[in-house]
Amino acid sequence: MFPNDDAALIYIDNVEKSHYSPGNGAGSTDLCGDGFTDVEVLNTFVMAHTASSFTLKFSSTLDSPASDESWGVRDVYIFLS
Ligand SMILES: [Ca+2]
Ligand SMILES: [Ca+2]
Repeated sequence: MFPNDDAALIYIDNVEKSHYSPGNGAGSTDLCGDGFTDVEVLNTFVMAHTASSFTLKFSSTLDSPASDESWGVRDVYIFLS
């Protein structure tokens, strides 16, 4: 089950940019199956960056097997100007 702070984490250049933990029952649609509602989260980060590379890391504080708790990532876009 998804108690509070089973968080999805996003780091850019090793700096935490997002720490999202919706808790049990978040969302209104069972997008990924298993009978529990799921939540979609849109993250947008706009930042100045002058180095020639950067790191983008997805992590979590989940503490159960993926058959019980999981996060997914999709549609990652990086725009440069
Ligand atoms: Ca579900
Ligand atoms: Ca957990």
